[in-house]
Amino acid sequence: MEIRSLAIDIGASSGRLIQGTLEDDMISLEEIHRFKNQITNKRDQKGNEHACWELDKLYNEILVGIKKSKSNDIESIGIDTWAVDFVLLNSANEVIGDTVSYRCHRTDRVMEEVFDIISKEEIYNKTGIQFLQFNTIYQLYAVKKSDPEYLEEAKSFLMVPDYFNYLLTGKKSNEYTNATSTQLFNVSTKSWDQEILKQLDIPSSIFNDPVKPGTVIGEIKDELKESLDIEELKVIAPATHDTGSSIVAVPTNSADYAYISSGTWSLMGVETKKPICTKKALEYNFTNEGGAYETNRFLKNIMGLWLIQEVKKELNDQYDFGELVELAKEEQAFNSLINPNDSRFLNPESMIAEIKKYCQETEQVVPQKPGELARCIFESLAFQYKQVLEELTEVTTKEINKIHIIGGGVQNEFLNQLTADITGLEVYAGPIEATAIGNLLVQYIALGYIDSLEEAREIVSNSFTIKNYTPNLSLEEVENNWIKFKELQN
Ligand code: ADP
Ligand code: LRH
Repeated sequence: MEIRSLAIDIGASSGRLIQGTLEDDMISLEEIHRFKNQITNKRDQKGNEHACWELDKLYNEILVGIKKSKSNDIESIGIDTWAVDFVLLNSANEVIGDTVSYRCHRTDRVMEEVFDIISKEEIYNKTGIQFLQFNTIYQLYAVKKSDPEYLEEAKSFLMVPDYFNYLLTGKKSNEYTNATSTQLFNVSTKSWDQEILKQLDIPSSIFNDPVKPGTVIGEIKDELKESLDIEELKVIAPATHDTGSSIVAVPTNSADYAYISSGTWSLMGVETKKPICTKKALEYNFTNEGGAYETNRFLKNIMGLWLIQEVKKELNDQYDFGELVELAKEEQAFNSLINPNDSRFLNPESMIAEIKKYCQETEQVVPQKPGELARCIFESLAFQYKQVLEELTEVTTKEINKIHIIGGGVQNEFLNQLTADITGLEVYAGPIEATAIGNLLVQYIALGYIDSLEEAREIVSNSFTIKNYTPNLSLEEVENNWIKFKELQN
């Protein structure tokens, strides 16, 4: 029997609708629709400029994709997107203001203001979430300062996938995995932290009790059934946080690995049963994000392929990603390294200028050519992976013998090899569409076609080619540059 479902996976750089077909213990994919996602600057009525998402356009692309799919053969659909961003709805269920992106500079220095009200330690003990200036908690605090009337008017808080689910079904819900990313969610009680909300004067009435991945949100609305020419279609919440979906699709049931979910961000960590909120975890700024089926993602955000996306854009897209990788390979090794997680790279005016400035300030060769910039980015990311690996091993005391890379970044074979070379571990790369696959698998479990997460991962391992990379660089070469990289962190 063939079972078809549709994954709608929208990352920061692109969105896609992928139809999955489950047959026996194999899953196959068909890409139905793909579209670009990007941030645009908008000025609001008060004259403040914000970096914004265009949710109306994205929703329209979702509808175009559903229409293109053979929807009447499909049992269900599920939506995941990037985390932390949200909309506030008023009493007429209209979105209040623009949907501001997490990269907007409105949260620069806001974290420190919040720490004056609640200490960093208290926030971490309660939420277990890493400190990133763009977490929802700081975004809401920024709204409170600049547009307090928004929070007075707000009746509902929906994260981006919750909002699309609402548009499709008319049902409002807050899905659990994404809710944990807000840093407003209590890691022990598994509910919105009422104390934090009170201390920051954020109305708790706008939040719903969280629903777990696999919950049927509802049937698609009647008016949409008509316009999309569909008889029936269930909307199921997968792990609506894209990283949560991607980790469902790691192609192994072994325990001795770290994963890198590699896309706009590189999310590197391990899966644990329980959150780890120790002093060391806080010091290294690790996060504990809620996963599907009671799993915990103990990981760290690494700036990731955003760095090369921005360089590519600034070069007017005259090279595609594959060409930039080829150009990087031709350049000399370890000429210049950056600290990818330096906040200056979060959303600079010009990524190229910022990388050059960094190299100048740290008295290194300044990369000029596209290939030199790309090589600097890829090598720096690989060293950052080594650093996070060491911290992970120290904090979790877990034996890590291999790295699984999943997501769009899998296509960068040069980076996969560098990751093996620099960490000294075997790397397994694939699948590319892990997020959409994880999204589909949760739908299949919810529909009763797959029994467990273990069975789901077995299916991924049966269905996709996973490429192996073995470390192949002299220890001395790695060591010399590792010392240089570590100096940059200070
Ligand atoms: P997101 O979901 O965050 O938008 P993806 O998982 O789609 O990101 O991954 C996008 C990244 O994949 C790009 O930034 C790029 O670096 C990488 N990528 C895509 N295609 C290729 C390719 N042909 N060669 C090398 N890298 C690629
Ligand atoms: C990756 C991701 C990541 C979050 C960031 C906002 O797409 O969801 O897990 O930290 O975007």
